[in-house]
Amino acid sequence: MSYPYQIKSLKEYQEAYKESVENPEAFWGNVAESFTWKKKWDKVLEWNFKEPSIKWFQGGKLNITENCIDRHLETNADTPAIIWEPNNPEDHYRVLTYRELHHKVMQFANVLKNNGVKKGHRVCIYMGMVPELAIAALACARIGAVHSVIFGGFSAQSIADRINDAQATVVVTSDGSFRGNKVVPLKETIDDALMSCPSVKRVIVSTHTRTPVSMIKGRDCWWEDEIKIVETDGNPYCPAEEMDAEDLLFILYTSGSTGKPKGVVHTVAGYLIWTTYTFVNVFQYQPGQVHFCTADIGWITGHSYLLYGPLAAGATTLMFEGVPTYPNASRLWDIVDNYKVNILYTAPTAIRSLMGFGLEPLVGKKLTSLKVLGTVGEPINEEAWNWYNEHIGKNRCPIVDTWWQTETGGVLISNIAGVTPSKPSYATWPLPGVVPALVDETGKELEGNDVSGNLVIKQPWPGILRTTYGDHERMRQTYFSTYDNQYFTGDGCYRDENAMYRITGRVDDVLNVSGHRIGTAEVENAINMHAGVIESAVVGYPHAIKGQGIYAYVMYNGRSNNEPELTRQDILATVTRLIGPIAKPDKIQFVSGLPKTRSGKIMRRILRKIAEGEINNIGDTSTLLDPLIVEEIKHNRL
Ligand code: 6R9
Repeated sequence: MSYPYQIKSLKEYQEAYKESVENPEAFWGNVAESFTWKKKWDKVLEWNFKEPSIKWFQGGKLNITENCIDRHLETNADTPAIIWEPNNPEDHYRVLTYRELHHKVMQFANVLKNNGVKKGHRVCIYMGMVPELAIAALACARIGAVHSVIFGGFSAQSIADRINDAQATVVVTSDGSFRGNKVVPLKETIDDALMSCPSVKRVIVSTHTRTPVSMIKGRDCWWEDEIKIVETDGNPYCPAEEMDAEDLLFILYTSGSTGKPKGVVHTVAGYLIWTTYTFVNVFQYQPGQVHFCTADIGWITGHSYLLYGPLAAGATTLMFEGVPTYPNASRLWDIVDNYKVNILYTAPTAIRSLMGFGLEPLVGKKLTSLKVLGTVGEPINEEAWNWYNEHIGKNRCPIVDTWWQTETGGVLISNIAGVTPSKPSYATWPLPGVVPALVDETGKELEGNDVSGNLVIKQPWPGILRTTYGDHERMRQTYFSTYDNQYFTGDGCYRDENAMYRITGRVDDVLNVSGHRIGTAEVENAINMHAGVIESAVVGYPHAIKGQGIYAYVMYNGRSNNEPELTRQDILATVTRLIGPIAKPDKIQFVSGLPKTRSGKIMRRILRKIAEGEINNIGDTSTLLDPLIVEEIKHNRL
C-alpha cells in the first residue's frame, strides 16, 4: 500500500493546505483517486451551510469494505488486520489477517441477510471490545445496512432511546463482556431495553463470557449457530453492495446541550476518505506498523481510528478489550512491548490516571517500538503532555494533539507527527481542507493572532456530518444557526501568535468527563426523574483525572429527607439506570433553592463558579430573584 497523499515535509503541508482550501474539488478529487470505486464520481463537492446540504463525490459508487479489506488481499492478505488483546492477559490473544477478516465479514454479512437485514436497514450493535464487534460493523457496511454502535456502558433506557430513534430491526450483542475484574451482562441489558423496542425483530448473540442469558424463541439466536448455517450453505462469498457516495454508513449518538442524544450521520465516501487521509497523515503511518488506539468502538475515535481509517490504509490495528489499570498499571506498556506497537493513541484522562501510579509500572518496560504518540478527547494539560513525552515517548516520539468531534468524522486540527511543529496543549494548525475561524458572541470574526473566541469552521471537509438522523432541522439548529454560513463546534479556542489553535473546552452545556461527552440537560432530566427531586442543576468542575467532574445541585423533598447519604446513593442509582454509570455525578449538593433570574432561568454561571471553588468571584447577583440562596449554596459547598 502506498499513500501518494501522505505529506512528508512542512513545505508539502503548506502547499497541500493552500491547494485544499483554494481548490477543494481538484484537491480532494485527486486524493479520491487512491481509493477503490465501482464507478467514479460526477461532482466532487456541492454544498451550502444554509439548509444545510453537503454532498461529496456525488454519483460515485463504492463499498467501504472493499476499501478496508478486499483491495488489500492481492498483496497483503497475510498482513494482520486486527490484533486482539483480551481483558485477561492470561487468555489467548487473537490475530485476524486481512484474508481471515474478509472471510469472517462475508460470513457474518450472510448471517445478517439470512436474518432479514437489507440495504438501508439499521442494525444496533451493543458489544464489548471483541473482534466480533468489528466484524459485525463491517458486515453491515458490506451489505449496505446502517450500523449504530452503542457503547457497552449505556443503560437499557439509553439503548432503547437509540434503537427507537433509529428504528433498528436487528440487534447484535454478546452474552457479556469483560472489563477489568467486572463481567458486564450485555444481553441482560438488551433484554430490558427491548421491552420497549417494537421495531426489533432479531437479536444475534455471540458467546464470550458464557454468562447465562435468556434466549427468546423466534427473536434471539446464537451468532455461532447462524455462522454454522451459512457454512453448511457452502458459499461464504458475499458481494459488496454497490453504495452511493452519499448513502448512510452509520449513525452514532452523541450528547448535545439540549434534549436527548442525537444521531450523527456519516456517509460512505466522504467518511472513508477523511478517516484514511487523516490517519495516514496525522500519525504518519508507514506500512507494516502496529497502531494501537485505546478508544472503545462505541465512540467516534474507535470508529475512525481503530476501525475504518487504519483498515482502509491496510494497517495493523490493535484492539484491547480491557482497561489500562487491569490487572495493574503496567498493562498498556506490556501491550506496547509485546506487540511492538508503533503508534499509541489515547486520551489525556488515561495518561493522567497512569501518571498517578508513578514510575514504578514503567520499570523494565522498553517502549522502544513507539514512534508516534497521540491524544484525543479533551484538552491535555501541560503536566500530562510532558509526562507522556518524557516517560512514554522518551523525548523521541512526536505527540499529536488531535482535536475533532463525533460530527467531524475525523481529525480537523492537529500537528502532523514529525512534519509540523508541536506545542504542549495546542492542537496547533488545521489539516488540509479545514478552514477554522474564531468569532465573538455576536458572530463577528476575530481577525489576526493572539485572540480567543468561539471556534467555527467555514468550509465543508469530506468527513463532516450530513444530518442528524430523522431530524434534519435539528442538525441545522444545532450546528448552523448560531453563526451564519458556518459550522459551530461548541468549543472555545485561543489562537496564538503563530496562528496555532488551543482548544479551551466547550462553551455550551456539554460536559467532557474522562473524554466522554455528556449533556448537562440529560443528567438533569435523569436526576429529576428521581422521586422526591423537585429540581436540579448540573455543571462541570475541574477534576484532576477526569478533566471534568459532574457537580449536581439538587432540590429534594422526598421521603427520608433526613438521610442525605442514602438519598444521594438513590439518585446515583437512578442516573445509572436511566443513562449509565458514566453520567453519575461526582458531587451532589442538596439545596433549598436554585439561583434564578426573574424570568425563571437558572444562573448556571454562578453555580459553575461555586463548583469551581471561586466563591469570592461570583459576579453580579443583583438580577437574581432570591440573592440569599447564593449565600446558602456557597456556605454548604462540597
Ligand atoms: C473525538 C472526540 C468532542 C469534544 C470536542 C472538544 C473535545 C476532543 C480534543 C478536545 C481539546 C483535543 N476534544 N479532542 N479538546 N483538545 N485534542 O472526542 O469526539 O466525543 O464528539 O467529543 O471533545 O470539546 O468538542 P467527541
